[in-house]
Amino acid sequence: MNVQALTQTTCSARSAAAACVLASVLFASGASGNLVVNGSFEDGLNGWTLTAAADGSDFGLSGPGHTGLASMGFSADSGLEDVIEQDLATQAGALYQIELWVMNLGVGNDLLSIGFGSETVVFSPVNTPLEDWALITFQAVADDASSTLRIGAFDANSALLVDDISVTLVPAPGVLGALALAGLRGSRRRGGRACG
Ligand SMILES: [Ca+2]
Repeated sequence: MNVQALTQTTCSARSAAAACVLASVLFASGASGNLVVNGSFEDGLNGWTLTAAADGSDFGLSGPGHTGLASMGFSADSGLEDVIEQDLATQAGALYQIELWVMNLGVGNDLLSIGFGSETVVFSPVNTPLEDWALITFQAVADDASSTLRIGAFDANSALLVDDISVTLVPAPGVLGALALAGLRGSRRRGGRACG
């Protein structure tokens, strides 16, 4: 969703109060709504639970970062994943956007799996551009009030770097419509006011 474009269109097209309500909801769901603690690894491994591969484990803080100085490096060499996990407070039935940046330092003999609740997306081989950051993003519905975000990886040839991991709530169309309607009703009571 292009939040900037949507809010601008809404402000110019309809009641100012309704547009203000809608805009505030959209901005609340932006980057500041990231549920992941320390998704950029600039605070070490704070917030993450690590599980080492039974054989060939090799993972830990690394660099460069996509932003900041640090990222998480995965280099396990026996075809078994090292895993980092974090439990997130979610709304059952709600849709979430999962994003992370990955840099692959050598193609082949590698795997990246990203799990959110019961959904898992797997890349093997990880065929993103070599030695450059690439954005991976997908959406998944939360099954429960708590959803485990799980990143698992190995790279026998070289290393995979992961950084800037985020999970944000995707506002449901029905919710946006109801909030816009509430704003319209409010504008009638107050007689309307300028947006911004
Ligand atoms: Ca970082």
